[in-house]
Amino acid sequence: MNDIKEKLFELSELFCLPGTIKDVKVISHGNINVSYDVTMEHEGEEQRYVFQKLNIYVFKNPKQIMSNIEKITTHISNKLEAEGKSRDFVMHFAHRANGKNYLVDEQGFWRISEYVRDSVTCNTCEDLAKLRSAGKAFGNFQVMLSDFDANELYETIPNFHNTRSRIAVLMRHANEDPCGRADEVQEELERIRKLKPLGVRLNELIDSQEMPFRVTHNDTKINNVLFDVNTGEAKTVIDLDTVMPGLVAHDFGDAIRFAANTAAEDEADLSKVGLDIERFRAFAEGFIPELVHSLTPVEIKTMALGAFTMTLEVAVRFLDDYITGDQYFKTNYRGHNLVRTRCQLKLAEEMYDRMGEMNKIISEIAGMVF
Ligand code: GN1
Ligand code: MG
Repeated sequence: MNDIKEKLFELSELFCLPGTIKDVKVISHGNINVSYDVTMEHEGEEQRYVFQKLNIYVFKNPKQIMSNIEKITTHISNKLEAEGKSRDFVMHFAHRANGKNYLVDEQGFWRISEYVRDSVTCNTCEDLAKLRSAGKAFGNFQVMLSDFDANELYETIPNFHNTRSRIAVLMRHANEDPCGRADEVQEELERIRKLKPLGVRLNELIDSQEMPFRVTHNDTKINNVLFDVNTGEAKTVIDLDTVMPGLVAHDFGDAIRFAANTAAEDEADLSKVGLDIERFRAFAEGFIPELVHSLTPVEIKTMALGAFTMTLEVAVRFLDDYITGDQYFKTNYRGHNLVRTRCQLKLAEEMYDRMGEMNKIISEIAGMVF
């Protein structure tokens, strides 16, 4: 920890942060980057920051990410100002003397954002009011970016939510079997093959140009929402690394995958894993009314499909990472990615069976029969 404290101190100077470091905590959630919660003191006042080392195995072009983030946060900030609303909750990254919002050194790619005051994150969410509020925040995020020109954004991870291509890559790696783990996972591969026809339905709708692309968040886990510590209301969404053109169904679906699971994303006891339909409803009640006026009928009709698709897709990604030697997602023990795969597969199969039930709720909330 001492080495890292020294490093964080050096970074605080390079990013021109005022004051001295008082406290450092490792932020353990998040499967990709390494993050620290750093409290600094300046003239008797405390300010918290998030110092992050970006995972450059995952993000091959981190400068492009920082360019995207700068544009997005500026756009949102200007819009709020024009509407006379507070900009306190917009993410803000520290800039160095040379104007850059990142630093590259021999250890990696670093950035620092200000911690939004009086905010907390949550990793699980049983509180339906909070979920409704999170749904509203993700819906509103999309509304805020609805007039943002998608051509200005780099595609930071190509084919990020291309489920068909994710499945194809998995099957190729299963054949190549670089780590000798394919034998163990034949059953999971077979279950994925069975789910594939519905799993690639969104791809087919994209191919036939029936699905509009929007600027989407693409990583809508509930722990990417900041809640007001006092009121419990969602204040803003964070983790803007994957903001790219995408489908509404991706954002809605990924949020449901995580928030409406009765268990954690990596629960090993599969009897605990399942779809909580009341949580599904609560998130949908927050999300859909925010943007229903701008959605096309096909976007509304594919939201439940999005939940199934994103759950299957992440199962595929976890399994692919397992087969190729756990290089992408952080793992805490050997087999962690396989445990995650099994958890997500079980949930995807349940969603497959309960698609009608989910669609019924969406149709009620959207006021549309289908
Ligand atoms: C990663 O960054 P984090 O931990 O919020 C991943 C998501 C996955 C998620 C699964 C850039 O999200 O796509 O859904 O893990 N982010 C990236 O927990 O791959
Ligand atoms: Mg992320």
